[in-house]
Amino acid sequence: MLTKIKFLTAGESHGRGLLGILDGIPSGLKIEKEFIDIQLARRQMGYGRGGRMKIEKDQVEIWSGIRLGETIASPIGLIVKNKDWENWKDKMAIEKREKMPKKVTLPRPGHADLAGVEKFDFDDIRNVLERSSARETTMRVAIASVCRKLLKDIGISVASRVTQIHNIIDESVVPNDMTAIELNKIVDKSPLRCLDSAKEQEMIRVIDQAKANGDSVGGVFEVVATGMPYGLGSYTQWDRKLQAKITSLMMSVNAYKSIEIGEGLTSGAKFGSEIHDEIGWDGKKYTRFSNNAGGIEGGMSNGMPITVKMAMKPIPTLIKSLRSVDITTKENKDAHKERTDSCAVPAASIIAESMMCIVLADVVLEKFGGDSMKQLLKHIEVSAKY
Ligand code: EPS
Repeated sequence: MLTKIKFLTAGESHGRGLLGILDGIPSGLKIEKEFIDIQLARRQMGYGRGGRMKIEKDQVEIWSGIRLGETIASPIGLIVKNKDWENWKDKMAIEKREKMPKKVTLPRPGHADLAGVEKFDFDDIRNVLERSSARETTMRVAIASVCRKLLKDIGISVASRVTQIHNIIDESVVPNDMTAIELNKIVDKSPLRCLDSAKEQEMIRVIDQAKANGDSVGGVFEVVATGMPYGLGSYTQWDRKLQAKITSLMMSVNAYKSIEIGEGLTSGAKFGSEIHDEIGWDGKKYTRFSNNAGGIEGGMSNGMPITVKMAMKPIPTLIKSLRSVDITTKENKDAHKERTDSCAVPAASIIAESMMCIVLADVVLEKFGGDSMKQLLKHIEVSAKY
């Protein structure tokens, strides 16, 4: 789905660390390690995280592609080391061990465990859970930070906020004139990244209750991109449609179970006359009386903020027992228990923002092009419409 940017991640949750390669970023983008580390820290925050986030303080090491504070158009190589690796050297050893570590044989319902061992002929679920862990999203956030900086430099910003934890819903609406930067500034200060602080207190109580019961909770969040020009994506071919790119990249993240663009699901129950965003003219540019389309019409950005809602399922690693079967003996037993988070929805919202940044940087480069930031900015100056 990406045409200009390529990226790959590698690394296990309790291995040495996470590796990433990002290719296709023009030269001359000013970026510093601190910019990436701020995003990594945002992913680690949020009420309801477990013990692992107390061990890690994710920091990026830039190995290539950036020189003297600027990209040089060559592939950008990034590393984030796992501090916890020190505690897992035996279980995660590269070399064969005299005394092999104990195998994990009790698949967790809802996790990749069972399908993963069946797919790869493993007899140890650890081979699956290490890579399928959401720890991998650390590197996605690091990679996306470079895309986020590119977008920032051309006036596009991406933010998010949590709107629901379990059955508690924050019904507040993001004001029309609030930019993504302003939204993040407010919600980044709050424990669950919410706008409504009274609802947030209720959400915190639900998380505490779930944790006390050895359970986990999911939720819903919203991602917003502002500063959008017209015409990113295209109606001319199926794989150029902006919503196809956004949904495929965003839905690639662990535990996301649904996605809506704009009014999404609710638009199915409305009349056309209620849902479509009427057009006006303010003397200089077109205006809209609403943004139910979420900033995308006909597979293209229409100048309005892009709005996306996503639901995250509750994390499947539970302290409360769920029924399972031992993959070696086929006995009925309780599923494997590991240290876990009781709620990771705030982190999920940052990861979703990050995937949005990657897509938007790609479609910006597709539409405006340029080998350097200087060329890209020139092309935007000449041809972008807002
Ligand atoms: C995560 C790291 C993991 C989990 C979580 C996400 O660390 P550990 O497995 O050592 O506790 O906290 O992943 C899961 C709960 C999961 O089921 O995959 C992270 O860095 O976000």
